Amino acid sequence: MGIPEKIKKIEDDLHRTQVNKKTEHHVGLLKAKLARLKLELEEAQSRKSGSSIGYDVKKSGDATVVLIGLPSVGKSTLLNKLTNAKSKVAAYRFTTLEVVPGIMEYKGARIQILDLPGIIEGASSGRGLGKRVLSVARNSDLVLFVLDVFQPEARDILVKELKTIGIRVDQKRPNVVIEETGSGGISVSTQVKLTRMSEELVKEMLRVYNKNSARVFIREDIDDDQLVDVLLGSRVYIPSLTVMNKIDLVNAGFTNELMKKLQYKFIPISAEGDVNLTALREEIYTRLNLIRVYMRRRKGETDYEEPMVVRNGSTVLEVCNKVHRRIKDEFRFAQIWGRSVKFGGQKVGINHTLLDEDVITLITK
Ligand SMILES: Nc1nc2c(ncn2[C@@H]2O[C@H](COP(=O)(O)OP(=O)(O)OP(=O)(O)O)[C@@H](O)[C@H]2O)c(=O)[nH]1
Ligand SMILES: [Mg+2]
Repeated sequence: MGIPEKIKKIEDDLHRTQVNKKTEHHVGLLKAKLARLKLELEEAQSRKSGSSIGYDVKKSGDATVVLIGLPSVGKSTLLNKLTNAKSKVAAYRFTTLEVVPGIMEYKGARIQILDLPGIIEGASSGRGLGKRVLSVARNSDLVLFVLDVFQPEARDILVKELKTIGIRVDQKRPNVVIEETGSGGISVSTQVKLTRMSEELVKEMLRVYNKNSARVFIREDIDDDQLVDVLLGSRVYIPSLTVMNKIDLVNAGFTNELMKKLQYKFIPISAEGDVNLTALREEIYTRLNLIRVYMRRRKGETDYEEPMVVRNGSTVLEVCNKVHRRIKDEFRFAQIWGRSVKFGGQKVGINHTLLDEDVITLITK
């Protein structure tokens, strides 16, 4: 039996099986096997075609946002409004066939926004422009779902398509560590009680991935899908934001009803009519969780014009890396003025965590 037939067999079995406490073990194992087979199939396919999937998109700016939506929802119109880009806009589906980048400048940050071709259901398994498009999202810092006010249900489809290619939206990486050991079998230590899978299932799922000797540390009440994600190791976890476009076509009552009815939060906008785009810019910036750090030359002026923009939680090291690749080798200490220190001009090491609007002087050898 070839890999596709094996996949089909397991999928059929999964469809037939009702999920409950009694079948939990069986289902978990099937999922582990299925994910492994799909990975093998993918590897075989990419070996055969010899090409790497995905468009070549040069990352630039301080962070990258991708626009994900069905065809004709207004992604390109939105890109053109938020950035300096000129992506083609038209009233037919699949107007955009390439990845079109633009830069949005906001609060001193340069945020790259990528306009992608429209996604349709089944894209992740090759429909439409499919996988190549979706894979661009893997390297982004934020997914911006663009919906049409008359198709709010599209969000579920988009989330599902991203999930299929290994992108988890608005989820945290499961708090599980697997340390492979040369011998000694599998030991599982849990910090919380597992309510959705047994330790025995954890062990058997590891064996599906040929991890026969390992120490597993589980620090949250994970389910089988999360363990599969950890075992595959190639999942990315990206936050998202949702906009409901074309609200110029409906009245306020319609939008309010949607807000009450839908499970997710969204920002109502009209890309064409310029409605709420300022609020959207601010939300994008906030969601990216960036901070600004101002450079002060030694005994000199502070450059408030062009801040260094880094992720919240960054240390002096990240700033060094942004200034120049080699500067960390010559680094002696930094002086900081701002909220991350007790007094102005305090000396700190390379691992000091910075806060928004800190002023920094790098002292090198
Ligand atoms: N009424 C209204 N129409 C809009 C709005 N934004 C975009 N449109 C129209 O919707 C159509 C599709 O817009 P595009 O920006 O090309 O949509 P897209 O999502 O990039 O489409 P694809 O590239 O084909 O996936 C065009 O006719 C736009 O003029 C809006 O806010 N309101
Ligand atoms: Mg487009």
